[in-house]
Amino acid sequence: MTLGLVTAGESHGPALVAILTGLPAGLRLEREALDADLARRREGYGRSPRQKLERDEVEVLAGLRHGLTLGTPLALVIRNRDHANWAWGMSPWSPEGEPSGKGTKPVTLPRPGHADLAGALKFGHDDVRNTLERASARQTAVHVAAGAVAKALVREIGVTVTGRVLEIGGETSEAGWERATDAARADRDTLGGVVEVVAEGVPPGLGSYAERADRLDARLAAALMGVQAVKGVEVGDGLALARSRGSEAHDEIEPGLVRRTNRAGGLEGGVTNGRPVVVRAAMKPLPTLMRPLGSIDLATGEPADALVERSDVQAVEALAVVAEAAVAWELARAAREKYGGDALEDFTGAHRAYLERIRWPRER
Ligand code: EPS
Repeated sequence: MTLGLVTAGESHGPALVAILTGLPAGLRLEREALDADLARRREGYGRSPRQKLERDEVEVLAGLRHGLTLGTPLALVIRNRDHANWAWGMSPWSPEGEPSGKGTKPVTLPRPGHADLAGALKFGHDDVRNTLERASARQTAVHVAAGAVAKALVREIGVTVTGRVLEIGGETSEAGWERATDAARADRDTLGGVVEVVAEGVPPGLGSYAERADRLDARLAAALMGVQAVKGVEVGDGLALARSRGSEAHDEIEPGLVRRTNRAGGLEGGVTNGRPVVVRAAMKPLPTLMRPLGSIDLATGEPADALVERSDVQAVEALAVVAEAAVAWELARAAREKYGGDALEDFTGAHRAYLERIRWPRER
């Protein structure tokens, strides 16, 4: 038994869609909790005016009845309100009538740092919009909805997952983040940053060391690296461990199997060790600049400025929420693999039986 997630949707298309499989029956979902995470994702000092336009409320089309999962695929939809302005340009069918609204002219100016050029070449698109619409971080909305479902599931076994911002534009205080964002906005530039996700209450034994694909640290890294604009991932003390000695790089085991340090970020051999799981993700500055970088017009082959589209100055606060969702999803997936069960009580019961077997937490 595992969790599956398939998503679809373009940034300015009619909607974003997710289908979640492998959930047990009987899990209570709160609409307010899902919408609250979607609202958190839209907030942030560096966000674009697009966020004021969107409402990002989740609609459930299948798999839920009276707030309880049915143990069948859960289908989620988030409508793009902005689609109204793109009805002709992003029409799924051949558009009717005269071109109107946004997206009517082909984009031929790929932005360095975006998927634009590679995607247009790879898929043979003459209009870069056919790539950028799906590559866009707008997609993260539906992943946050899936993450909220995953958080509800792991909460049933006492696990909480929280993301927060560590740095924006090299600044580590909230005042510094705003200052740096204002300065970048004034320069029509963009910023990146670093976020951290901590999962508490994680039992020892999620993930496995048998194969690379089983290692939970590898899966968390892939999940975070799969988020738009993420260029680096760390587990625990991560890169800093490479500069320390072995005597200072590990977490000694004391009576009661207690660890006083957590340099490993809760993962040893790709398996959770009972300490909080701690991961960090580094986001590059967003590639849509109001003062564009140099590019080539794909229609003429001539040098030209890259596409300028409304964009965020930085979306690091949003990444904290998206990364939280990604980590929650991977932990929920690992927990489903370990505990299985068709009904929620099978799942929580298997968890309790396991903790009993390993006598966790140990008495000191
Ligand atoms: C994005 C471009 C912007 C961002 C968008 C991601 O969209 P727009 O061009 O419509 O203003 O705001 O993010 C979202 C819409 C979102 O909800 O996160 C991009 O190109 O990746």
